[in-house]
Amino acid sequence: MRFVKFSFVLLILLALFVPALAQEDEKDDRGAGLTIGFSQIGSESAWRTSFTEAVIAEAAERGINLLFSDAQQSQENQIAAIRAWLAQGDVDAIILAPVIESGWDDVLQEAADMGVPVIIVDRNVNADESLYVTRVSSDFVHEGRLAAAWLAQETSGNCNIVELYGTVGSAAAEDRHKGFMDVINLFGNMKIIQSQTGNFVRTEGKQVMASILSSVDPSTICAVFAHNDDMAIGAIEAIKEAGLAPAKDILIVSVDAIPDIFDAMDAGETNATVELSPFMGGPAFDAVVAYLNGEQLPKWIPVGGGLYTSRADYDADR
Ligand code: GZL
Repeated sequence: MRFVKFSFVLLILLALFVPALAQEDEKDDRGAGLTIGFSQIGSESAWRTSFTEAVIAEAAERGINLLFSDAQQSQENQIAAIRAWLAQGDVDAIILAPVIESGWDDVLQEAADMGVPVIIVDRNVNADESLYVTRVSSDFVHEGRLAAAWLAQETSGNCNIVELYGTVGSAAAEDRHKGFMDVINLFGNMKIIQSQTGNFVRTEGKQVMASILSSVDPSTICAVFAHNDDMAIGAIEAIKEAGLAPAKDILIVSVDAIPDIFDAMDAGETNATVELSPFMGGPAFDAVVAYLNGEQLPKWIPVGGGLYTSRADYDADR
């Protein structure tokens, strides 16, 4: 009889505590309670600011303790922030938005050696894939191809193009350029006649465009391909100050789909933009939780985006 009583009590205890113990192993499926370091490039563009705000809001909504670092465009600052979090020893994971592709092997190895998972977001790193869990990003090559395909159709494959380049060495700039060239190389009469970096910054985009307009005959320029909307908006200002009509005398296509580019579109001052979603925080946090729960993840989690020539079309897709 005593054995029966003991077994009954044991069964009750197991029913009460095993599920709780199991839950302890499973992380909250949205990451509540985790401490995650987010190394952000900076605030060089309106899209970047939207991306930062979206990640911070997503972390707050999930109950994630987000440690945020704005590197002000400096890889050195990004690496220092990651090393500080590793030294503190209290981060469950790190999310890195790398400013350029090279120079990450050592710090990623240090994180791996300490068992701290790293998720890459947005731009890419040239590092061994074993050093990070996954990358959440758009397809920059596709973005470049979309921009070029629209321009080829708009000009019947005849266009001298000014390219406003993003940050040299960044995946976003290098791959958008590659995708753009993939398409224009299909047309004998489409070529880039000037290409200079504006570092994804509005004021630099204006300065570069003004310099180009004063150094070549503006009537020879058919279009501007800007690697982001901020530089396109800078170019619009320069084109107007040169007495020309942006989107008419000189076509303009860019990337990001920020609110200001739709204001310019409404004013008839730009032609097309390729969407880049700022909402990569959710997929990144989901990847952290999945990894910590022992799940296998693909090395790339893509976010999509289309090309828009009007606010109405963009809004219709929301
Ligand atoms: C691309 C991203 C780029 C944006 C710019 O994913 O890295 O950086 O297109 C930003 O606005 O500066």
